[in-house]
Amino acid sequence: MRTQVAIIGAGPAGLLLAQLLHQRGIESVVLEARARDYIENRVRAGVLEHQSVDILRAAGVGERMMREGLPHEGIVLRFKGRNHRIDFADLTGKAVMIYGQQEVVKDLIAARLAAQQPLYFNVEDVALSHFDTDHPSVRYRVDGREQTLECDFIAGCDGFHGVCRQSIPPRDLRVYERIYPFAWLGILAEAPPASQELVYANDDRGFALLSMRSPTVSRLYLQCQPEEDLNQWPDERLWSELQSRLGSQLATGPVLQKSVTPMRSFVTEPMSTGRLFLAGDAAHIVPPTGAKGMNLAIADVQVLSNALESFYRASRSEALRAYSATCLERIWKVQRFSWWMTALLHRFDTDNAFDKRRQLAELEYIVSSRAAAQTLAENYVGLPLSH
Ligand code: FAS
Ligand code: PHB
Repeated sequence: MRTQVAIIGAGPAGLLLAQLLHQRGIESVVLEARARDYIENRVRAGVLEHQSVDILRAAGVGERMMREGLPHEGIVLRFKGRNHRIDFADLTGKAVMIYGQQEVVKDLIAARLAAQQPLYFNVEDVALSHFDTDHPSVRYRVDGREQTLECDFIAGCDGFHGVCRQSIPPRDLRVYERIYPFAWLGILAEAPPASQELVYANDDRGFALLSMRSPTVSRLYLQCQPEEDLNQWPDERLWSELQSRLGSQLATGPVLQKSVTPMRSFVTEPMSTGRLFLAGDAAHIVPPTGAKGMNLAIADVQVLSNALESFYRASRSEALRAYSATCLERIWKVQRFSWWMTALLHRFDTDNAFDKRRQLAELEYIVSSRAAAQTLAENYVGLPLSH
């Protein structure tokens, strides 16, 4: 089998890249390790930057998002038991969209299948070859049959634990990483959100976040130990801890899903080698405090699809050669913001009394200075895209 671009992974990065390439008349084949049902029900990110909304609409997959998504013009910072609103509309003139990652994935899969373009699920033993030549290929097994896909380019959109980054010789990569001494325990609950907007809480007991997926479904997180045992968290204990950190007005309800997400900052440089291009979590990871993971994946594939179009339409390779540097300039600014939001809001057991008072003073500064609030707001709604 042959195609122009072999895409490994059907998360937001791989599926959106396939859609953007299809719009540009560029053929691709998407290879996904998991089943369709699994990836369509994997609860992850929830916030879309304003330009991510624009990109998804321009890609022809924004109709349900615009109908069912929740536009938000601000967030709340909660500390010392008081709420303080950060008004994005006033500070930046922009907003974000609350729309679950799994909904974005469903919309992209539906578009792929409606266009009758190749998307294979339950693919096993993906192996990349010859991506240091102009004739790379991908071997894989599906329905028990070994296959080889000849292609011009391989897009590594297979996430942090995927095979693509690990196929690059370690000598050719530089890795930058920080692992945080805590994780997030996340729940999805049939409970009406107690706030119209997201609430980020810095509490003596630890960080907590109130988010949502609809007027009846809450998405809530609390800071926990990296190896937290979910069996120690019956629903009653979860609600009690969340109410301690977010306030007693929190409505409770049946918990539909629980998970623990580790926290790390991670960047691979460069993001491409030969004919292999990494995008999304395959290349970088941010702590979810800044709500940037999925948005970075969208920004990467916007750059990559434009560069591939320049190659196929005008036989120009400059944009492909510049892909990594183009993406990394913005990625590092988003890494900084995600680290900063995490440092600002979480409890660090290594902090002494001075650190705790300094952290609270930074929160007081943000909610009492327009300039400081504007800094948070312009990063949260989305820094300008690289081109
Ligand atoms: P993804 O990981 O989404 O997709 C990669 C795909 O490749 C997967 O479907 C995987 O099955 C497939 N794959 C892997 N190896 C393969 C192989 N060898 N062959 C074929 N396919 C393969 N971000 C936020 O902004 N907010 C959040 O609250 C948040 N919560 C998260 C919770 C969890 C548990 C995780 C893991 C991440 C979370 N993130 C969050 C980050 C997340 O949203 C990512 O940024 C986003 O999924 C990135 O999309 P992709 O790069 O497409 O990677
Ligand atoms: C979510 O709704 O899942 C969410 C929102 C904001 C974050 C992280 C996760 O910072």
